Amino acid sequence: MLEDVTLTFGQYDLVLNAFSLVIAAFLGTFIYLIGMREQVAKPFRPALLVSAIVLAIAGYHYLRIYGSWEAAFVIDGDTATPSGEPFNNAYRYVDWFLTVPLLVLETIAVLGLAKATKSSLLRKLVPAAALMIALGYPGEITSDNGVRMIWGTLSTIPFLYMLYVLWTELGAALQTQSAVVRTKMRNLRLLLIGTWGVYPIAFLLPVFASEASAGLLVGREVGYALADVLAKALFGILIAGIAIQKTEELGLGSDIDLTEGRRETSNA
Ligand SMILES: *C/C=C(C)/C=C/C=C(C)/C=C/C1=C(C)CCCC1(C)C
Repeated sequence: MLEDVTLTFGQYDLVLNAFSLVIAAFLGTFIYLIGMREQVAKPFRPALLVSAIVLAIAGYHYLRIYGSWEAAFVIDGDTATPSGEPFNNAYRYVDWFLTVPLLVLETIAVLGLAKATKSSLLRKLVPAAALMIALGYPGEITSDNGVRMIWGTLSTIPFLYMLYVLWTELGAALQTQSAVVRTKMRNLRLLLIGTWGVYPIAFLLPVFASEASAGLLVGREVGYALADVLAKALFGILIAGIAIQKTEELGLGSDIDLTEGRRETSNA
């Protein structure tokens, strides 16, 4: 297993500091999103709330991951040797299983789309997100590269399907948005593909490495940590940016009755 390698104290500490950075970034962004809720018009508040929930769920898991990393090694001078207690990778998958569908939900929710369009997108994207993570897990925990590739390939099918829906159907839905919102959404999608692409690459690392090494383990953990900050915290900030822009376009007091597709403005 990748986790069974001896690290230098510096390598061990680098990973611990990366986890610590993630927790701080999630906490700060969580507070920002809660604070921003009052600054955006009502229809966009659920998107900010879902984004805050993602950070709370992921922050909790990072606390567990941090503790698991500490327990997995015994520090002796300049070396960190495996303690015999395995580093628990399952926390990541449980985290993704909950947060990836929610990330999809916040992306769609911030657009204030008509109910039929929104439901159609969510019915496709949310189950695909959950399926992608569920199919990846058996591949992650195996030490057999053949088995890893089979589950990895199966998991890639819903992954590609999601990208396809996000580019085609969501692209079409964006035509009803203002030019500024369209640009912001395009940036959000680029961030999504750029960061989500990191996870399957990290998943494949053990297939390409001839043997488990400290560099590989440290690279994977720091890579996941940075991808998580970008895919959840920075993503949440961009979502807030879209909600603020849409609020500027519609007015803070505006409300959209999404069920009827009507738009009402009051000066509340
Ligand atoms: C905050 C966490 C996020 C955005 C996690 C995203 C994870 C993925 C996009 C994972 C995808 C995978 C594949 C496409 C194939 C191999 C198995 C996975 C689960 C690593």
